Amino acid sequence: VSDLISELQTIVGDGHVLTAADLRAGYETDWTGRWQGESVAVVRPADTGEVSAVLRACASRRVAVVTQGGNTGLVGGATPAGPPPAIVLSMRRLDSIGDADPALMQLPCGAGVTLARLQQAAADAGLQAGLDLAARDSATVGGLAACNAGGLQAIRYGTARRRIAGLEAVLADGGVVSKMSGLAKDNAGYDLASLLIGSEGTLAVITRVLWSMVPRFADRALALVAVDSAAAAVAGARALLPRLPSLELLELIDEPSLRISLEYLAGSPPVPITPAWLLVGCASTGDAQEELAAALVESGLDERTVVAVDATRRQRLLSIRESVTEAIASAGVPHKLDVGVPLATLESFLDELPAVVGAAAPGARTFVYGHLGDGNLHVNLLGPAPDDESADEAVLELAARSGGTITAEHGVGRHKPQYLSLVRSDAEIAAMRAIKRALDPEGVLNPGVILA
Ligand code: S2G
Ligand code: ZN
Repeated sequence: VSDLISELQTIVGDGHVLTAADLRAGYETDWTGRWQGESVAVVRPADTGEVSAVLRACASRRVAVVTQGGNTGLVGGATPAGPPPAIVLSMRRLDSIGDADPALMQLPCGAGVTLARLQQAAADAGLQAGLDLAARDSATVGGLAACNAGGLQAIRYGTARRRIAGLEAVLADGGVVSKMSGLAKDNAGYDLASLLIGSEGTLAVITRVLWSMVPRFADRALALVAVDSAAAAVAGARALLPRLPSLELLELIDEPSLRISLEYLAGSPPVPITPAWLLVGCASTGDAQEELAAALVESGLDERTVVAVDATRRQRLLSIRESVTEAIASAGVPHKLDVGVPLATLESFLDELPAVVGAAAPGARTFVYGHLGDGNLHVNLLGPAPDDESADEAVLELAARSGGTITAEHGVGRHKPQYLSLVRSDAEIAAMRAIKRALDPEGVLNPGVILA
């Protein structure tokens, strides 16, 4: 391995190969603290060429490469787990942003550009990124692409897959895939770029992304609506969806999530404490507030609600939703489930959830919040020991039985390969393995992620 270290130093420079344990530590533990491992070194390349040389050096010695952006992932997909020995490939230094093309609304970004900087560059161009999530200050564009991130605005602008017009990536053998032309139509062969989106570092290392921005809608309104149950929230969402063409955000916060968030924020509830709340956001060129108010009245949701229009009050309501994650993390190491369930079966899923969790993890605290409009809820559990998966399995089986999926946006990582067969057939998993073998025959790219 020592000759690998010296070769890596030659490629990226001595200062960008971290071998001391204390320098590696921050890269070797995930955000939730539930996954950690050991790396041989953390390597910080500056561009696609250096990434290509690093991959060739590692593949020839069968040293694994765990690619990492902002390390905000939640499924152990960006931290080493060994064996085989691994390096962490930190993409943060690929942080150059190109010139925005306001006509095509496209922006070339290095994989290490943070979502916050992408959002600022879009705003500078009079546009917006069309993707937002609480980890914006650390999450990187390369990670958003590799995990097909969703977040708060996916209901209107889609997940990262819809926001990416092209990308550049390095294959395990050092070969480069590049589709940065920004052409709306290009049918010359298989769409390798699209295959790499959501591949979680297991098929290639994404080094650049051509981001597709969306128009900036200046007129915004946000409503927090108290409802009497999670089931009532689903009914409310179904009533609102067809009435809000300018809908940009439709979130659920259940009472435990609301309470732990308000406690964490040391804030007071702006509407009565009820079993659940809807957070409904609109953005338009017309009158977002009027459209939202009319839809709430027509849906019978206008009694216990507060509507915010100015940016400060909107941010205050949004922070209640966005702080749930950190509030839970400050109370312990959560078991995080990111289920997707069709709206048609979501009420029965929510009705069955307490008994399913109670049977698998008596006494566990359950928090349900997230992107109700997408059928994507974050079920977080505090109580089960880090290595006790019984409640995770029970909840994911319930999601599968409800016609849903085991992960809607966070990805499979190292946490969920064991559950893939709940929602993917043997034939589908065999096809995934065939693709993995073809692109990473030595099995060095993020081994153990997606496919056990
Ligand atoms: C959210 C962020 C992480 C989590 O808040 O929408 O995707 O699951 C999550 O708490
Ligand atoms: Zn989410």
